[in-house]
Amino acid sequence: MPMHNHEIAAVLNRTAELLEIEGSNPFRVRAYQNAARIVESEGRSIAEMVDEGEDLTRFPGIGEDLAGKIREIVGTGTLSLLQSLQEELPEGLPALMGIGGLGPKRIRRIYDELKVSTPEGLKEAAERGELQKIPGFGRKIEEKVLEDLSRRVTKERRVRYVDADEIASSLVLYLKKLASVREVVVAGSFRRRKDSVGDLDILVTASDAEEVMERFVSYEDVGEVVLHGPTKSTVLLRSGLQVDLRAVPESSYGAALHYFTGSKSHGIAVRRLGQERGLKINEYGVFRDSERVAGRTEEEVFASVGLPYIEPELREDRGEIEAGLKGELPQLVSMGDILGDLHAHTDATDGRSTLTEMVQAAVNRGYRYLAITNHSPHVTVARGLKSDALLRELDEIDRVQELFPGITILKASEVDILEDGSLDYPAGVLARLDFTVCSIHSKFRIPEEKQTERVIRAMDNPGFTIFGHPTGRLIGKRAPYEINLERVMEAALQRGCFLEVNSHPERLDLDDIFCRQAKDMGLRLAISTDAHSAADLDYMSLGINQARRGWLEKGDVINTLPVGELKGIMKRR
Ligand code: DGT
Ligand code: CA
Ligand code: CA
Ligand code: ZN
Repeated sequence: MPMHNHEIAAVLNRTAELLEIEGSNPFRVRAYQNAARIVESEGRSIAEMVDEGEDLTRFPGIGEDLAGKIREIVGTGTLSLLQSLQEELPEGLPALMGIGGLGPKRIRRIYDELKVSTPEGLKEAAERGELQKIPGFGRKIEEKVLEDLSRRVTKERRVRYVDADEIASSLVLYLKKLASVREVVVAGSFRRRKDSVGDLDILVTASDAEEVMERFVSYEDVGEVVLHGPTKSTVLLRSGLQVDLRAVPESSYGAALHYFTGSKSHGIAVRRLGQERGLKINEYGVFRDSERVAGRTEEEVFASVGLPYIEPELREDRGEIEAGLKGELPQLVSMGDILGDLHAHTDATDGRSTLTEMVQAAVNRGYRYLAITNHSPHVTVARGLKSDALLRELDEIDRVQELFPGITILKASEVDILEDGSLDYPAGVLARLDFTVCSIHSKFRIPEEKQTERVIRAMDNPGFTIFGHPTGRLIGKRAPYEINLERVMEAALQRGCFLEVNSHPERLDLDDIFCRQAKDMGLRLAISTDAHSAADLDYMSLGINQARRGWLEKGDVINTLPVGELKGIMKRR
């Protein structure tokens, strides 16, 4: 059996993690991470390419050395480098990365001092107060670790929304094939568009509920049937994801949908409103004494307590009930409001599509503009463009622009914010651009105060337009760096800068909570995809989900503006 790309990528990722803990050169670590990302997203089989003697060094960031390593993985199933790292470092250590902001150096230190190599061991050591005794650690770090660990236990087994979406879509299609089925809807945190889900909660209405249950438990992806009842079943899919299915009568559909969409605290708040009006609300309907007064639709349920329809993304009991009662619910931004994408890479750096392919893809999506934001020189693993290469790219944009009169190609760049807060291009080069996305790609682990100052200093530069992926988190992989975002947002507001909602499924950064904070401060955001291929432009909907959860309206999002107005607000001089 040839190795799958994701298996090869797993070996590369694991090597990167151990190299990082071992204290290896960050560029080397990043090179392995980059190679893993390339291998994982490559459509063709890397193992076959190796067998056919294809040249792997044509991938950006893969040189002779890494190509050799990939050939070794394909040939032997592993890497001798990884094996020697594993002999030196215990297996569990990479799992400690990011807990309470712990970085590789500290993790190594904890291991050397306390011989702790698992989250459980770390928890015990922190509870005994041993962590703060390690020189250079202190009480604050120990508290952070404990706080993070207590949250982690429940978070660990959650599935990213984008993966849940793929699983849910096939399952819904499969259930809809039965003639007796009418409605099939995925409720729960999925319908509220949380960035991760604990399990899927599916509701159906059908003339023959037992037939639906039968079909559900025989789905090919089912690993284990936990419960198989006449109107309710629960399975574990092979991926480990749990799915609950309930069949409900049509007369209760709205009440059940409202109940199982949650959130729990939103449901409780609505039920309390009902009680004040002498109504009993549950998953079967809305009742006055024993008479059903509502339940067929969600609108009916809301109306029974004097509320307008509340979008699922808002149902977190974060003020939506009060706003609904006052008629002040936001008109949430939607896909149709988005006129363009302000963060996209091409194969000139670490993207996989050409400039023309990217522009064509944006045209196909009905966009009025697309910004090309390739990396600046500091990001060497992504082959960041030196000044002269960037200027040549601008000329190429002029040529391609002539072929696409219906869309504006914005000349931009994803410019690194260097450690001292300066930007990675000189002022003369920045002045040639329509705008910039400025991001942190190095020195993640500096103290909060310094990180905050670094970004604010960068914003003092008139070449700074949008702060890209502002917290740097990689979901499930890297904790956000320490930064005071409230101060950063204030500074952006004062200077006419913006923050990004990066829609890449690994990032979703800003998240819903920070979106809400920005909105409350009056700071506008860009929702962008950070596309590294033409297909990645579809990530836009993921960013919109988080923006909607953060109450953002069209007016809060700058890439809903026509290009003339957009250029106007992005001018700082
Ligand atoms: P998850 O699965 O952890 O991502 O989050 P949810 O919100 O999907 O939670 P889940 O699957 O436990 O339950 C689905 C919905 O069912 C939940 O959002 C609200 C409702 N629900 C579940 N248990 C209770 C409960 O004890 N009381 C109330 N009021 N509602 C509940
Ligand atoms: Ca759920
Ligand atoms: Ca559930
Ligand atoms: Zn980017």
